[in-house]
Amino acid sequence: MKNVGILGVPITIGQPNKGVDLGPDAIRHAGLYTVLQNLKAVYQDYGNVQIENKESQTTDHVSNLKNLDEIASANELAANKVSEIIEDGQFPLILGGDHSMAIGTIAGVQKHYNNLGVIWYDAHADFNTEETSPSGNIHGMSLAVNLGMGHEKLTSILQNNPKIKPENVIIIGARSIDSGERELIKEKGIKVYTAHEVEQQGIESIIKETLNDLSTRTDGIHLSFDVDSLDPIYVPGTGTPVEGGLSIRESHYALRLLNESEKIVSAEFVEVNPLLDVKNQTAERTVELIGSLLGERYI
Ligand code: B3U
Ligand code: MN
Ligand code: MN
Repeated sequence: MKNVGILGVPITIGQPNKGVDLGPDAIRHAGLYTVLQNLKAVYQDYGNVQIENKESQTTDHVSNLKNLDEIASANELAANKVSEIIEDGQFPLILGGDHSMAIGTIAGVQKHYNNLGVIWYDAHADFNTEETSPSGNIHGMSLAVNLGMGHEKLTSILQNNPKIKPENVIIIGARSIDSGERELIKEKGIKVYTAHEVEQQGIESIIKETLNDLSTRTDGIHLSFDVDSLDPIYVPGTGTPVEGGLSIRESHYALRLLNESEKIVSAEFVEVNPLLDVKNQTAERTVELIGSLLGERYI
């Protein structure tokens, strides 16, 4: 296994709930290092990106985006850190933090690939723009930004825009998509496996199809794993839970298949909110899921 470079991105201003900035440390406390040690992994913790999460919220008058400038600068920092981890020859394992951080993390990874693929494992599509967003919350826009849609202050991070081609993105687990997002997804031709399709087709077949599809076109795949992809019975500690989610069992299997494929070049686990959690169980489950991605076999 490649050496692992851990990075926390404690950002919370991409959404309204307090506490998701505590996610990276909760994941560390839930036994992350022990899992890595059991795997005999060589790892280095790069700490957390320094982010000032303001108490009061600012809304851009023209675009209605919340905390635009602060999110743009936080993502610039995150992007440079992720890029540095790759330059150090390490596999970036990034802990969140709300999902607006994927604007920066993917920018940082993409710098090192000509044709990056992305698996977006999430209850949501995060495919809003300032025109379609019902909330103005940027964590619901980060995938669209990576495809070049949205405010210039966000799409321009680390210059290269767009960062990802639509055919190189696959969304898995979606079950809460706004009507404007749905149209954009159709327009761009993004492949989506909804939670319903996971039920119908089975996670094994979906992950294999995803890997077949992305492997032919891309030179590396980034995994963006939002813990709200899972059913809320497993993950009480997340800000926007949606019923009817994926099971812990099928998600472990998905991650195991991704591990075996050796195609994943970087990963992030986001939206862990300890203030909404029950006895840190969401962080503990996240650590176990990270274990599956890195090769841990629980049985
Ligand atoms: N689609 C809604 C809700 C949402 C998106 N991502 C999360 N929630 N976590 C929005 O505000 O864009
Ligand atoms: Mn998300
Ligand atoms: Mn989500």
